[in-house]
Amino acid sequence: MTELTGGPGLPQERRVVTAVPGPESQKLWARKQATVADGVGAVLPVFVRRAGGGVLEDVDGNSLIDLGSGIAVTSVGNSAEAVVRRAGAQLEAFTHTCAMVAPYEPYVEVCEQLAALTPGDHAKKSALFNSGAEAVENAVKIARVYTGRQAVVVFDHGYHGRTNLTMALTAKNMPYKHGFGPFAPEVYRVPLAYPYRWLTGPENCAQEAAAQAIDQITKQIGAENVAAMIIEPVLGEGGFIEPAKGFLPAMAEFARENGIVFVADEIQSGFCRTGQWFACEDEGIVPDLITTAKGIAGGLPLAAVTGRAEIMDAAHSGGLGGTYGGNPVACAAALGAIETMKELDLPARARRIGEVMKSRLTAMAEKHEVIGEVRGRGAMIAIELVKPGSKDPDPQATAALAKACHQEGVLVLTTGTYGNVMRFLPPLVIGEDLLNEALDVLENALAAL
Ligand code: PLZ
Repeated sequence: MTELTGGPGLPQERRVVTAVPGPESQKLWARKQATVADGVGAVLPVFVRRAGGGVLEDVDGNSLIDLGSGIAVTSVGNSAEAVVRRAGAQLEAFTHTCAMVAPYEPYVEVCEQLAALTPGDHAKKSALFNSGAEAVENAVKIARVYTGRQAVVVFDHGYHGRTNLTMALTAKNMPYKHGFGPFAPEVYRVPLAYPYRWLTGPENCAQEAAAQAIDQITKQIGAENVAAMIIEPVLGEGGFIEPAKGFLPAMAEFARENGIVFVADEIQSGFCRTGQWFACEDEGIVPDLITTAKGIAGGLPLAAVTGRAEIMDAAHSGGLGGTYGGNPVACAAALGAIETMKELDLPARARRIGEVMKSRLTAMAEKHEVIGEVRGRGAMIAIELVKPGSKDPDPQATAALAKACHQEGVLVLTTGTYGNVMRFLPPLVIGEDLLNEALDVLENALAAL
């Protein structure tokens, strides 16, 4: 089956040999329509045959430059050598015992790595789960049992998952929540320091937003009733929003003063993506708990809650778990992904990607008024598209631009509360030539818009 081998050896090129989607993808799409629930959509109806490095190859033989990494997951590239080697060996040794029934070393080793890599030099413990949403739910369980309090504070534009509790924690209605209620109680949303859209402008955004958030918490909830405050250090689905500098430290400090468990949701921003191991390091934040998933395991499903040992140990034995949480193959894959991140110094690669992208996107923004802002960090970069001469969101232009890129063989994703943010999440191992070629395609598509 050499023909089907993906991974780092796959030719690193953009190649468009049919319409996108091509005839084979269209046939598969028809089968999908007949048998897969309509609620499960697809950004691009192209069926993947193999993938690796910075490209996805489809069933028609097109090779697309990947600027999505499966939503910030394949940071080490698809089928990365160390991931395949370690997960493969684990597959042959055993596939599952259930960590709650009979444990195994890879689970412990992942928790050791998490303790070493996450911010802060306090004693830390972890628990492993299958998905980001499950990690966030468990962070709330742990914070509640530790504090004996119930309320949870989240922020405007926040995204934390699609399960019932995490839908409640997520800000945006369509498509995540619409029709799926009622939602879990004791969830309270407060303002976020979103510099581009702060009404009085970006200068005082951090202080004003923090003051408003703290006022709402103290007056509407009562700080003494709050178990946890959950925030993404760089917001993902909300539109790659970097909270104005100073906002995160102010909120973390307020949480500390009031015995509130401060949870950094680094599911999208973590594991080298923003040019640090974790995005909260940029402002020296040491969260009480940190949730991770996505990039942690090179594409296999794994998630974690990591934090202060005394908080993590508050849940009684048997209170945390699940059949598959910390599956041995996923743990082995995570150890392979972490090995790759260290060996290739992927935080540095992410910073370099950020430099290349930001300088080129800033030049594009100078020519094209439709780009209202270029923002983000490392390999988590976005442009916010607006109607020229205003800050009115332009989701139509965003969708048209994405479509034009897709047709030319560049996979880009859109996001944001207003659907007007184009986000770029390349695998951190992408070659610089390929990255520049993708940006050429974007530049041409912008000119043709
Ligand atoms: N927290 C910060 O980004 C997942 C969602 C894609 P799961 N983001 C991608 C979609 O439309 O479903 C995410 C996140 C942050 C939590 C989650 C949830 O992680 O692994 O998708 O459950």
